[in-house]
Amino acid sequence: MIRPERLSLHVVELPLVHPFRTSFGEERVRRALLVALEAEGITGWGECVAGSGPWYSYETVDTAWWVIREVFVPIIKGQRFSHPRELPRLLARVRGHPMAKAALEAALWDLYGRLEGRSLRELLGGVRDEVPAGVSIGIQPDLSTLLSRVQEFVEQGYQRIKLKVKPGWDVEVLHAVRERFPDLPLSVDANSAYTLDDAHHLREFDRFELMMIEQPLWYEDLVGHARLAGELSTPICLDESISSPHRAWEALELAACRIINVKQGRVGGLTAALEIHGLAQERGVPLWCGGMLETGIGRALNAALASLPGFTLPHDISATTRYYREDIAEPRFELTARGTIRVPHGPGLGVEVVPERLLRWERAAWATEL
Ligand code: NPQ
Ligand code: MG
Repeated sequence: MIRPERLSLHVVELPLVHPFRTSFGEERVRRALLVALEAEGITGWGECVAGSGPWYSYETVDTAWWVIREVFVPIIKGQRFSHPRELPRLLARVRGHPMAKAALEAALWDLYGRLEGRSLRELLGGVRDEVPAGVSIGIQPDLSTLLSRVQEFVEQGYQRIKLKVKPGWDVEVLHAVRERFPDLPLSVDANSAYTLDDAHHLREFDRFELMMIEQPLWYEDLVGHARLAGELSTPICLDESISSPHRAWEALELAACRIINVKQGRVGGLTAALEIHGLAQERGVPLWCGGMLETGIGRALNAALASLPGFTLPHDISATTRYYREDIAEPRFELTARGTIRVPHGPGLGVEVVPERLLRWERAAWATEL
């Protein structure tokens, strides 16, 4: 039985090694919300994947801060849990806010694992000691900069390169990258930058032997993706559209995608991610774990999730140094000689927050007894 005694929220700002540009904007620092739950002198950590503004999703660091403090805290006050999967049931009457729910659930999983002396990988049913690492490359100022960035990551040994695309930064770019790297496992992510009217244009992507095209259309539009899938030979992967296990079921029923990018934050938590894993396993649909520029806390959780049997494609889980010079957690994640990331095996997340670093990068904090 876990009886969380205290909750704290921490907003951190970590400078990125390189600016990260997508079809929806550019980030130079990662502002992130961390949740800590304490019991019996042990602390469990969860990272909220929401961004500083409502661009990737409607949730932000500030909406998550507000809903955890004003809505979730009163609901969990005095509660006991025999397992972290009991939390989503308690929060089910709160509509929306999946990333905030996921962050609280993550802290409870970590606390549970640490109290039980079991790793998150073990608790989730992971079957791998290491997972294949891919890297996501943002939109660059010009083509020669992109080509040298691809070269750099290929030399480091990443198993798949994902390029961010948008109208005006796509076919020409893909042509240049394919010419220089004919056998490279390559994919693209549009973050909803196209419409069905672009179907003819998107068919040109079929020439480049891409592993997948990720989220080409509007996040609400499952039917549009199903129609587009009929026009393309490149598999469609959905990211933003898969906002819950129910949405995953709808997407699979409609044949809107052949691959799913799972982010536990976007789908409402680890319990929801496990449910999607079950649906995908039944249908033989491959999964991979997406990335949200996580600190070591979220990165450790992603590695544990990616160790499940249905996660078979290279992930957006890269070495810590691809994003940050200094992380708030130790140890850092490094790329192995095999192009993989090791799944931590210590209790809970298997990484530790370094108190001095948390203080150095912290911009706001709040705490309450539960
Ligand atoms: C994606 N991630 O797969 C996301 C997009 C993304 C690694 O490509 C702050 C908050 C910054 C959310 C940067 C990758 C973000 C963010 C990128 C989401 O679509
Ligand atoms: Mg994506």
